[in-house]
Amino acid sequence: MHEQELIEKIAFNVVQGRIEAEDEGFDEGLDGQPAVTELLREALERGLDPRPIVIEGLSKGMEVVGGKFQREEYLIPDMLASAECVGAAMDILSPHLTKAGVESRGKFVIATVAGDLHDIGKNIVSIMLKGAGYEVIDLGADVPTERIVKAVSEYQASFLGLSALLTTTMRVMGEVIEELQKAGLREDIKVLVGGAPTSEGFAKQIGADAYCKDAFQAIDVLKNMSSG
Ligand code: B1M
Repeated sequence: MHEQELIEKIAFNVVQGRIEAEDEGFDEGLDGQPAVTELLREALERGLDPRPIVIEGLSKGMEVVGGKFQREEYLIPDMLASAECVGAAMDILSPHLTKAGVESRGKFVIATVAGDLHDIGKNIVSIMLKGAGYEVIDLGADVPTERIVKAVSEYQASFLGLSALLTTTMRVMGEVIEELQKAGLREDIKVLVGGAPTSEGFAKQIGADAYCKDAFQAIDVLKNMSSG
Protein backbone atom coordinates (compact mmCIF):
# COMPACT_ATOMS: atom_id res chain seq x y z
CA MET A 1 0.00 0.00 0.00
CA HIS A 2 1.33 3.48 -0.92
CA GLU A 3 2.09 5.82 2.05
CA GLN A 4 -0.63 8.33 1.11
CA GLU A 5 -3.12 5.51 0.73
CA LEU A 6 -2.18 4.22 4.19
CA ILE A 7 -2.81 7.67 5.74
CA GLU A 8 -6.13 7.96 3.89
CA LYS A 9 -7.13 4.53 5.23
CA ILE A 10 -6.32 5.70 8.77
CA ALA A 11 -8.56 8.76 8.25
CA PHE A 12 -11.31 6.53 6.82
CA ASN A 13 -11.17 4.24 9.86
CA VAL A 14 -11.30 7.22 12.25
CA VAL A 15 -14.51 8.27 10.47
CA GLN A 16 -15.79 4.69 10.80
CA GLY A 17 -14.87 4.61 14.52
CA ARG A 18 -12.86 1.39 14.05
CA ILE A 19 -9.96 0.89 16.48
CA GLU A 20 -9.19 -2.78 15.72
CA ALA A 21 -9.77 -5.17 12.80
CA GLU A 22 -12.59 -6.95 14.63
CA ASP A 23 -14.60 -3.69 15.06
CA GLU A 24 -17.67 -3.27 12.87
CA GLY A 25 -17.65 0.44 12.07
CA PHE A 26 -20.42 2.81 10.98
CA ASP A 27 -20.83 1.24 7.51
CA GLU A 28 -21.47 -2.48 7.11
CA GLY A 29 -19.01 -5.15 5.95
CA LEU A 30 -15.80 -3.68 7.36
CA ASP A 31 -15.07 -6.13 10.19
CA GLY A 32 -11.96 -8.18 9.61
CA GLN A 33 -10.27 -5.41 7.61
CA PRO A 34 -7.27 -3.62 9.15
CA ALA A 35 -8.41 -0.72 11.36
CA VAL A 36 -6.57 2.22 12.99
CA THR A 37 -4.33 0.08 15.26
CA GLU A 38 -3.17 -2.32 12.54
CA LEU A 39 -2.70 0.47 9.96
CA LEU A 40 -0.68 2.59 12.42
CA ARG A 41 1.57 -0.33 13.31
CA GLU A 42 2.20 -0.88 9.60
CA ALA A 43 2.96 2.83 9.10
CA LEU A 44 5.42 2.87 12.00
CA GLU A 45 7.10 -0.36 10.91
CA ARG A 46 7.62 1.22 7.51
CA GLY A 47 9.22 4.24 9.21
CA LEU A 48 6.58 6.82 8.19
CA ASP A 49 6.83 10.24 9.87
CA PRO A 50 4.12 10.22 12.61
CA ARG A 51 3.36 13.96 12.17
CA PRO A 52 1.53 13.77 8.81
CA ILE A 53 -0.35 10.81 10.26
CA VAL A 54 -1.66 13.11 13.03
CA ILE A 55 -2.61 15.96 10.72
CA GLU A 56 -3.71 14.20 7.53
CA GLY A 57 -4.97 11.00 9.11
CA LEU A 58 -6.41 11.72 12.55
CA SER A 59 -7.32 15.43 12.36
CA LYS A 60 -8.74 15.15 8.80
CA GLY A 61 -10.81 12.16 9.89
CA MET A 62 -12.29 14.17 12.77
CA GLU A 63 -13.10 17.04 10.38
CA VAL A 64 -15.16 14.64 8.27
CA VAL A 65 -16.89 13.41 11.45
CA GLY A 66 -17.77 17.04 12.35
CA GLY A 67 -19.36 17.54 8.93
CA LYS A 68 -21.38 14.35 9.28
CA PHE A 69 -22.61 15.44 12.71
CA GLN A 70 -23.60 18.83 11.35
CA ARG A 71 -25.57 17.18 8.52
CA GLU A 72 -27.15 14.89 11.13
CA GLU A 73 -25.71 11.77 9.48
CA TYR A 74 -23.85 11.04 12.75
CA LEU A 75 -25.14 11.14 16.31
CA ILE A 76 -23.12 11.77 19.46
CA PRO A 77 -22.20 8.07 20.01
CA ASP A 78 -20.76 8.01 16.47
CA MET A 79 -18.65 11.10 17.25
CA LEU A 80 -17.51 9.43 20.46
CA ALA A 81 -16.47 6.23 18.65
CA SER A 82 -14.28 8.33 16.34
CA ALA A 83 -12.89 10.30 19.30
CA GLU A 84 -11.92 7.01 20.99
CA CYS A 85 -10.15 5.97 17.81
CA VAL A 86 -8.01 9.11 17.89
CA GLY A 87 -7.28 8.53 21.60
CA ALA A 88 -6.12 4.96 20.86
CA ALA A 89 -4.06 6.19 17.92
CA MET A 90 -2.36 8.88 20.03
CA ASP A 91 -1.46 6.24 22.66
CA ILE A 92 0.39 4.33 19.94
CA LEU A 93 1.96 7.44 18.36
CA SER A 94 2.96 9.45 21.43
CA PRO A 95 6.24 7.58 22.18
CA HIS A 96 7.25 8.38 18.60
CA LEU A 97 6.34 12.06 18.97
CA THR A 98 7.99 12.80 22.30
CA LYS A 99 11.71 12.97 22.93
CA ALA A 100 13.06 11.68 26.22
CA GLY A 101 15.78 13.46 28.12
CA VAL A 102 15.66 16.77 26.22
CA GLU A 103 16.45 19.88 28.25
CA SER A 104 13.22 21.73 29.13
CA ARG A 105 12.42 24.79 27.01
CA GLY A 106 10.02 26.02 29.70
CA LYS A 107 6.89 25.11 31.64
CA PHE A 108 3.70 25.03 29.61
CA VAL A 109 0.33 24.73 31.34
CA ILE A 110 -2.46 23.62 29.00
CA ALA A 111 -6.21 23.13 29.51
CA THR A 112 -9.54 22.97 27.75
CA VAL A 113 -11.60 25.71 29.37
CA ALA A 114 -14.59 25.29 31.71
CA GLY A 115 -17.76 23.86 30.19
CA ASP A 116 -15.91 22.30 27.25
CA LEU A 117 -15.27 18.54 27.07
CA HIS A 118 -13.41 18.48 23.73
CA ASP A 119 -9.89 17.30 24.48
CA ILE A 120 -8.57 15.63 21.33
CA GLY A 121 -6.91 18.76 19.88
CA LYS A 122 -5.57 19.78 23.29
CA ASN A 123 -4.08 16.29 23.76
CA ILE A 124 -2.38 16.46 20.37
CA VAL A 125 -0.90 19.89 21.16
CA SER A 126 0.22 18.59 24.55
CA ILE A 127 2.05 15.58 23.07
CA MET A 128 3.64 17.65 20.27
CA LEU A 129 4.91 20.23 22.75
CA LYS A 130 6.43 17.52 24.94
CA GLY A 131 8.14 16.28 21.78
CA ALA A 132 9.44 19.79 21.13
CA GLY A 133 11.05 19.85 24.60
CA TYR A 134 8.53 21.75 26.76
CA GLU A 135 7.61 20.60 30.25
CA VAL A 136 3.86 20.23 29.76
CA ILE A 137 1.42 20.36 32.67
CA ASP A 138 -1.86 19.12 31.18
CA LEU A 139 -4.82 20.03 33.39
CA GLY A 140 -7.38 18.14 31.28
CA ALA A 141 -10.74 19.29 29.91
CA ASP A 142 -13.57 21.33 31.44
CA VAL A 143 -11.08 23.00 33.78
CA PRO A 144 -12.44 25.78 36.02
CA THR A 145 -10.77 29.17 35.51
CA GLU A 146 -9.58 29.30 39.17
CA ARG A 147 -7.74 25.99 38.71
CA ILE A 148 -5.96 27.27 35.62
CA VAL A 149 -4.87 30.47 37.39
CA LYS A 150 -3.74 28.47 40.44
CA ALA A 151 -1.67 26.09 38.30
CA VAL A 152 0.03 28.98 36.46
CA SER A 153 1.01 30.43 39.82
CA GLU A 154 2.03 27.15 41.48
CA TYR A 155 4.16 25.90 38.59
CA GLN A 156 5.50 29.39 37.77
CA ALA A 157 4.73 28.55 34.16
CA SER A 158 6.11 30.61 31.27
CA PHE A 159 3.34 29.64 28.84
CA LEU A 160 -0.37 28.91 29.03
CA GLY A 161 -2.29 27.14 26.25
CA LEU A 162 -6.07 27.35 26.22
CA SER A 163 -8.32 25.23 24.03
CA ALA A 164 -12.04 25.67 23.25
CA LEU A 165 -14.17 24.01 20.58
CA LEU A 166 -17.52 25.60 21.30
CA THR A 167 -18.63 29.12 20.46
CA THR A 168 -20.24 29.14 23.92
CA THR A 169 -17.00 28.32 25.79
CA MET A 170 -14.45 30.34 23.80
CA ARG A 171 -15.43 33.45 25.79
CA VAL A 172 -14.13 31.70 28.94
CA MET A 173 -10.62 32.21 27.51
CA GLY A 174 -11.10 35.96 27.96
CA GLU A 175 -12.18 35.37 31.56
CA VAL A 176 -9.00 33.36 32.23
CA ILE A 177 -6.89 36.25 30.94
CA GLU A 178 -8.82 38.73 33.11
CA GLU A 179 -8.31 36.54 36.18
CA LEU A 180 -4.58 36.21 35.44
CA GLN A 181 -4.46 39.99 35.31
CA LYS A 182 -6.30 40.34 38.63
CA ALA A 183 -3.91 37.84 40.24
CA GLY A 184 -0.91 39.88 39.00
CA LEU A 185 0.31 36.98 36.82
CA ARG A 186 -0.40 38.28 33.32
CA GLU A 187 2.94 40.03 32.76
CA ASP A 188 4.91 36.85 33.44
CA ILE A 189 3.09 34.48 31.11
CA LYS A 190 2.48 34.16 27.39
CA VAL A 191 -1.06 33.02 26.60
CA LEU A 192 -1.67 30.97 23.43
CA VAL A 193 -5.18 30.07 22.32
CA GLY A 194 -6.50 27.48 19.85
CA GLY A 195 -9.50 25.41 18.81
CA ALA A 196 -11.82 25.50 15.80
CA PRO A 197 -13.94 28.60 16.67
CA THR A 198 -10.95 30.76 17.68
CA SER A 199 -9.00 33.00 15.30
CA GLU A 200 -6.23 35.57 15.11
CA GLY A 201 -8.82 38.35 15.53
CA PHE A 202 -10.41 36.66 18.53
CA ALA A 203 -7.02 36.19 20.20
CA LYS A 204 -6.33 39.92 19.79
CA GLN A 205 -9.77 40.84 21.07
CA ILE A 206 -9.33 38.96 24.36
CA GLY A 207 -5.72 40.07 24.83
CA ALA A 208 -4.03 36.70 24.22
CA ASP A 209 -0.44 36.69 22.95
CA ALA A 210 -1.04 34.31 20.04
CA TYR A 211 -3.54 32.21 18.12
CA CYS A 212 -2.45 28.75 16.95
CA LYS A 213 -4.22 27.09 14.02
CA ASP A 214 -2.73 23.71 14.93
CA ALA A 215 -0.07 21.99 17.04
CA PHE A 216 2.71 22.79 14.55
CA GLN A 217 1.87 26.47 14.61
CA ALA A 218 2.00 26.36 18.42
CA ILE A 219 5.59 25.08 18.20
CA ASP A 220 6.51 27.81 15.65
CA VAL A 221 4.91 30.55 17.74
CA LEU A 222 6.85 29.39 20.82
CA LYS A 223 10.13 29.29 18.87
CA ASN A 224 9.53 32.87 17.68
CA MET A 225 8.66 33.98 21.22
CA SER A 226 11.91 32.52 22.57
CA SER A 227 14.05 34.04 19.82
CA GLY A 228 12.34 37.43 19.83
CO1 B1M B 1 -18.54 18.24 19.67
N1 B1M B 1 -18.92 19.85 18.63
N2 B1M B 1 -20.03 18.63 20.86
N3 B1M B 1 -18.10 16.57 20.50
N4 B1M B 1 -17.34 17.95 18.23
C1 B1M B 1 -17.97 20.23 17.59
C2 B1M B 1 -16.89 21.17 18.13
C3 B1M B 1 -18.93 20.93 16.52
C4 B1M B 1 -18.22 21.96 15.63
C5 B1M B 1 -19.63 19.82 15.69
C6 B1M B 1 -20.56 20.36 14.63
O1 B1M B 1 -21.66 20.75 14.94
N5 B1M B 1 -20.11 20.38 13.39
C7 B1M B 1 -20.02 21.56 17.46
C8 B1M B 1 -19.73 22.99 17.98
C9 B1M B 1 -20.63 24.04 17.38
C10 B1M B 1 -20.34 25.37 17.93
O2 B1M B 1 -20.00 25.61 19.04
N6 B1M B 1 -20.50 26.32 17.05
C11 B1M B 1 -20.05 20.55 18.61
C12 B1M B 1 -21.14 20.39 19.51
C13 B1M B 1 -22.38 21.21 19.21
C14 B1M B 1 -21.08 19.52 20.62
C15 B1M B 1 -22.14 19.31 21.71
C16 B1M B 1 -22.81 20.59 22.21
C17 B1M B 1 -23.16 18.30 21.14
C18 B1M B 1 -24.38 18.09 22.01
O3 B1M B 1 -24.28 17.62 23.12
N7 B1M B 1 -25.51 18.47 21.44
C19 B1M B 1 -21.33 18.60 22.84
C20 B1M B 1 -20.72 19.59 23.84
C21 B1M B 1 -20.03 18.91 25.00
C22 B1M B 1 -19.19 19.90 25.82
O4 B1M B 1 -18.05 20.14 25.49
N8 B1M B 1 -19.79 20.47 26.85
C23 B1M B 1 -20.27 17.93 22.02
C24 B1M B 1 -19.66 16.74 22.39
C25 B1M B 1 -18.69 16.08 21.65
C26 B1M B 1 -18.16 14.70 22.00
C27 B1M B 1 -18.01 14.47 23.51
C28 B1M B 1 -19.13 13.68 21.45
C29 B1M B 1 -16.83 14.65 21.16
C30 B1M B 1 -15.58 15.12 21.98
C31 B1M B 1 -14.76 13.97 22.49
C32 B1M B 1 -13.43 14.43 23.05
O5 B1M B 1 -12.88 15.47 22.71
N9 B1M B 1 -12.91 13.62 23.93
C33 B1M B 1 -17.09 15.72 20.10
C34 B1M B 1 -16.35 15.83 18.90
C35 B1M B 1 -15.39 14.71 18.62
C36 B1M B 1 -16.50 16.93 18.00
C37 B1M B 1 -15.84 17.16 16.61
C38 B1M B 1 -16.54 16.19 15.65
C39 B1M B 1 -14.35 16.95 16.49
C40 B1M B 1 -13.46 17.80 17.41
C41 B1M B 1 -12.05 17.29 17.28
O6 B1M B 1 -11.62 16.48 18.08
N10 B1M B 1 -11.33 17.70 16.21
C42 B1M B 1 -16.18 18.68 16.34
C43 B1M B 1 -16.31 19.05 14.88
C44 B1M B 1 -15.04 19.66 14.32
O7 B1M B 1 -14.26 20.32 15.02
N11 B1M B 1 -14.82 19.52 13.04
C45 B1M B 1 -17.28 18.94 17.31
C46 B1M B 1 -9.99 17.17 15.88
C47 B1M B 1 -8.92 17.97 16.61
C48 B1M B 1 -7.54 17.40 16.26
O8 B1M B 1 -8.98 19.30 16.14
O9 B1M B 1 -9.81 20.18 18.37
O10 B1M B 1 -9.64 21.70 16.33
P1 B1M B 1 -9.12 20.56 17.12
O11 B1M B 1 -7.59 20.86 17.54
C49 B1M B 1 -6.57 21.32 16.64
C50 B1M B 1 -6.55 22.85 16.48
O12 B1M B 1 -7.79 23.49 16.66
C51 B1M B 1 -5.49 23.32 17.45
O13 B1M B 1 -4.56 22.25 17.38
C52 B1M B 1 -5.27 21.01 17.35
C53 B1M B 1 -4.41 19.93 16.73
O14 B1M B 1 -3.83 20.35 15.50
N12 B1M B 1 -5.79 23.56 18.86
C54 B1M B 1 -4.90 24.25 19.64
C55 B1M B 1 -6.81 23.16 19.63
N13 B1M B 1 -6.62 23.59 20.88
C56 B1M B 1 -5.46 24.24 20.93
C57 B1M B 1 -4.80 24.86 21.99
C58 B1M B 1 -3.58 25.46 21.72
C59 B1M B 1 -3.04 25.48 20.43
C60 B1M B 1 -3.69 24.87 19.37
O15 B1M B 1 -2.95 26.03 22.77
C61 B1M B 1 -1.64 26.39 22.60
